[in-house]
Amino acid sequence: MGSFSTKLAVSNRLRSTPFTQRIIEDGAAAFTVYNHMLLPTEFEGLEQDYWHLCSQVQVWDVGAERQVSLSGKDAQKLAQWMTPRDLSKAVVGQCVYAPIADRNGYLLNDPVALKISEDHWWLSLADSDILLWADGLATGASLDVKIEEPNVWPLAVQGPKAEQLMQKVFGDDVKNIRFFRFKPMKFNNHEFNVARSGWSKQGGFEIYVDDADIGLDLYNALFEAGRVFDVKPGCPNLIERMESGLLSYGNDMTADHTVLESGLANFISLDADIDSLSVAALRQEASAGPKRQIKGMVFPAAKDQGVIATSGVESNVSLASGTAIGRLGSQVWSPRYQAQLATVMLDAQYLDQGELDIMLDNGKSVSAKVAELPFDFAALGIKAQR
Ligand code: THG
Repeated sequence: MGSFSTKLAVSNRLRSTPFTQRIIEDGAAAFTVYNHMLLPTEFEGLEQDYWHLCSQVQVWDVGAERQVSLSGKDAQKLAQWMTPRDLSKAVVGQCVYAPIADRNGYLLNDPVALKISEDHWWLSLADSDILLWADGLATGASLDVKIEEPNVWPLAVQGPKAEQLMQKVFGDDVKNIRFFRFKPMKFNNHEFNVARSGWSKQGGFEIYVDDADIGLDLYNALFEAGRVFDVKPGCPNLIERMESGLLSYGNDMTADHTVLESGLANFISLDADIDSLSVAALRQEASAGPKRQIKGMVFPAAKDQGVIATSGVESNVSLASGTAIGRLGSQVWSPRYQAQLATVMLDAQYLDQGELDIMLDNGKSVSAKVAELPFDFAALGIKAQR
């Protein structure tokens, strides 16, 4: 299952965002499908996009991060059922990275949950149909909760100059938004929820656009005000997010993997007294130890030296000897570290090996380091080359 690209036929089943037409005009070169919606993956090229994101500021059409809205008397109860992370102490205006899991502890999504008011949550989703899951749970238990997918299209402003740009468009008050908090902010007399968050580690904000027309005016204003910062359209960047250890649901981990196998133990609350579908199974798994676990894999290499070979529909990674050791998540070549980076769902017996001889697609093998995520390049003895 190598990677390949093809044309996409756009129809009602494959939804656009208010910005899709505009970003195509502005150079979007490739798209993926995410929540049945178009999500750009590349503009000038993965590496050009990467260096620009790390030095300037980009505006991302991440409208594919759909919101599932839970509101009403039982909204908090349903949200807590869905995630093994303790939501009881969250305050209005807070974002919480809240993995969603089924009763066996398997990962169904890993949204950012926004507490809109005491009885209202938005789940800002990764790519899976959580509205159906939420509605099924609410139906089965006769919960008093309204479940809907509002017309909200997040627009991310990411990069080291994001704050300067946002200040010009929304005013100095954006500086007062703390990490993983959001505030209503005014543009053209319309209030948008603006959070300090986003799927990169370069710093930035996410604007939850709930009006397509004013959203397009906002898009124009960001590019007008951003000219002095060399603002460009962009998108989540595979190189940057791998270097930063941000996991992609559906790629690095799927519904075939538990929350613990997916390395998300730090984002759940197994010791808390919460009413959540998955905690019993996850506590049991935690005491037995996971059967496999997501790890980083890294080997210094020239760009053309070869990539980790995979086999079968399971995307198995193999040792030079041919033994399968786990499933490949994502891999990318890092121009900063001049190294191949990957995530691998590694079988338990290999977790403590340190280094493994891995089969490459060119028939050669390479000694790859097994690393904790996010990668600690200094600890791995890998220096930035640029
Ligand atoms: N923003 C919004 N919605 C989203 C994403 C987003 N939906 C899909 C996807 N991204 C969800 N997954 C993640 C994964 C990691 C983070 C955010 C969303 C993230 N993690 C930080 C980290 O790992 O350091 C902070 C986590 C924390 O401190 O709680 O930012 O990006 N709207």
